[in-house]
Order: sequence, then structure tokens, then C-alpha cells
Amino acid sequence: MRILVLGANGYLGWPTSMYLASRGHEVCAMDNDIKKDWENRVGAAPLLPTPNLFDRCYKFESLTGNQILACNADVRVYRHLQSILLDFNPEAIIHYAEQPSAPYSMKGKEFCVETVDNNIVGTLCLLWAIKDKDIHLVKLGTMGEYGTPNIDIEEGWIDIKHNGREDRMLFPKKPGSFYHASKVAESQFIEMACRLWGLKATDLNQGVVYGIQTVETEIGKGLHTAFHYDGVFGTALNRFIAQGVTQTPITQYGKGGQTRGWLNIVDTIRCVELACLNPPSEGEFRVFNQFTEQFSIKELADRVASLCGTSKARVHNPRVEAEQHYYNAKHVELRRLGLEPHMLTDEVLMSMIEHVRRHKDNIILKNLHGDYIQWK
Ligand code: USQ
Repeated sequence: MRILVLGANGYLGWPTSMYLASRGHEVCAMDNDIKKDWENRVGAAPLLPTPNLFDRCYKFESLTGNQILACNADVRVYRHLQSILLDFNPEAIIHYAEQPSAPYSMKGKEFCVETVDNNIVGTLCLLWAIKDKDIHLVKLGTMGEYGTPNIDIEEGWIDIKHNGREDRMLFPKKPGSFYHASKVAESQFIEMACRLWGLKATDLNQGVVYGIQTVETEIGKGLHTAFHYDGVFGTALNRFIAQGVTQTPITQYGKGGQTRGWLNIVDTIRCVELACLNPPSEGEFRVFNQFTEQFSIKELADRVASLCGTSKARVHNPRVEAEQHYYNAKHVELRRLGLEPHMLTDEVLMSMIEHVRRHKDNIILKNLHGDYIQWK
């Protein structure tokens, strides 16, 4: 299958590109390198520096014989996008080209506007570029679009009975940051484009991803993914691991009862492949909840603290979010398509700990605590 990956040099985009190329797909990897600017703006850096996309595609091909075409372009530059679509003629597009951090989007007006501009304008350009084309859009959404409602969360759609009448509606959304709200808006635009123009799209409402290794990242030096551990781009478990490894008190925010869906990075890449291989029908806006297990923040902080022999910090929650709440989100569709989940065992946690420990000297200690971005 010919697959265009947008945001291909990121935490998920790069392992996805390699995985798909290893599985016999023709892959074009597009990125505009903007992540480095965002990192610089908040003083963040991944555990290992992110190589140039062209260099690592060349490296990957020389080690495996599998080609990944690389291109440097911004989704929002419409003429570039059009010419890439014309040249490569993809059957599916995986859209990761987004500002992914909730704290970044809450840091101030400029950060919020930049997030919304990057995410929403990028997605709108993409929708116009694939209008009238037979391309399946696989869009990375987020479980955070739903928030933490006091009812079960369905996979995207809900049947509603109201005043004696019935309809099938998008599941109500309650985002908790401007980043999450940007994803809600994108879902709405994509659903409308499917309904009005007959596009076909899959919205993958993904939970929090953890992990650092995939089969392909281990093939050779320079093929690693961008592992963040700071308070802006580092997701909670990845961050806790870096804190455990450096004996820095683990920053559980507040009571830690915040419950989320979680998945291993190796399941992310399998899920996007499954979505590509099983496209929806014309005009369909399909939603999958992409996670494999639910955990509270406290459970994860306690497990890492115990495995690493680290203490826990008492951190007042800088976010506005429920710290004790009901959470029950359905996630059956990807299993139905063949996903075999990798669960978060202590063995998996230990292998992450060992891996991060090997690069411990690269960790910027001040990024593991302090300077919390306040939600209000
Ligand atoms: N948290 C802590 N301590 C920390 C960092 C976070 O307790 O040091 C807590 C947060 O308060 C929150 C939970 O951990 O309750 C998750 O935070 P996170 O930073 O790991 O994840 P989040 O901001 O929700 O965003 C991440 C990704 C985003 C993705 C989302 C999926 O950055 O791209 O969309 O996970 S979800 O959480 O399901 O919305």
C-alpha cells in the first residue's frame, strides 16, 4: 500500500514510517522540522538528539534495504502538499503533523494560537487537498477529546433518544486544554467533510503512549525515536521513568486519581497499520478508541517509584482536571481488526528503565521538575 506519513520525524511518526516500510508498504515520510523550534522555545530536548529525516531514511535503507522517501514540507503550504499528493499518489495518509502537547497550548496566548493554527489549519489544508481523491485519511485524535464524563465513553458515536426521537451523534466532547480542543475541532471538520464530500476517514482517539523501543528503532544507531521527559512534551509515564532513573522524586500531580487509557508505542504503530489495511467506506467518518489498558496516574507513579526505589514528590496539580472520577471507555474495534495488545507488565517497565538508564547522562535534570505550566 502507498502510505504518506505526515509528521514523520516525531515520536510516533518515525517508528511508524520504519514499521510500515519493513512490512512492504511504500512509504513517503513528510516533516517540516518544526518540533525543534517548539522544543527550543520551552527549553526541552529529547533523550537523544533527533537526526535529520533525510539522513535517517538513508541510514534505514542502507541497513534494511527498505526505502522510505523523505520530504521536507509543511502541511499548511497547500501547493507543496498538492504536488506531493500528485507525485506519490498515496492510498492512505497518516496525519501526525500536530503540536501534541497540552501544557504547551496552555502556556500563553502565543502558544495557544500557534497550536490551534498548526493543528486546525494543517488539517483543513489536508482536507481540501484530498477532496475528490480516493485517499483514506487516518487522523490521530486523542482520548482527551472526550474528557472524563460521568458516563461510559463510546467509540466516537452515540445513539441518542431525545423527546421521543432518535439520532446517531458524535459522542459529546469535553476537552481539558486548547490542544485537546484543537483536536475536537479537527474531528468535527473531518466528520463534516466525510458527510458533505464523501471522504473516508478514521479518527484514532489515542490514549497516552509510553515506550521508547520498537523492533525497527533497535536495528541500528540513529534510528531511535524522540523520547521526551520534560513537563511540556514528556507524557506522564515516560517522564516518571526518567525521574525514577535519575532518583528525582516522581511528579504525580495532585491525588493522582486521574485515569486515562494507555498504550505501548508498538501498539500505536500496529493500530495505524490496521486502520490503513481496513479502510472505511466512502463518506464514512469512523472512530476507534486507541488504547489497551486504563490506569490512574497514582498506580503508575507508585509502580515506577517501587521499581526504581524513588520517592514521590508532592506536587500541587498545575492543571484543571478531575482527580477522582468515573472512567470507562470502550475500545473494542481495533481488537476486532486484529490488534494483539502489549500490556504494561513490570518486565516492560524494567526494559524502559534499563534503556533510559543507558542514556542517563543526557537527561537535563531541571526538566524533570519545577516550572509547571499553570492551567489558569
Ligand atoms: N501528569 C502527572 N505528572 C506529570 C505529568 C502529567 O501527574 O509529571 C498527569 C496529568 O495531570 C494528566 C495525566 O498525567 O492527568 C496525563 O498527562 P500527560 O502529560 O501524560 O498527557 P496529556 O497531557 O493528556 O497528553 C498526552 C499527549 C497527547 C495525547 C494525550 C492522550 O501529549 O498528545 O493526545 O496524551 S489523552 O491523555 O488520552 O488525552
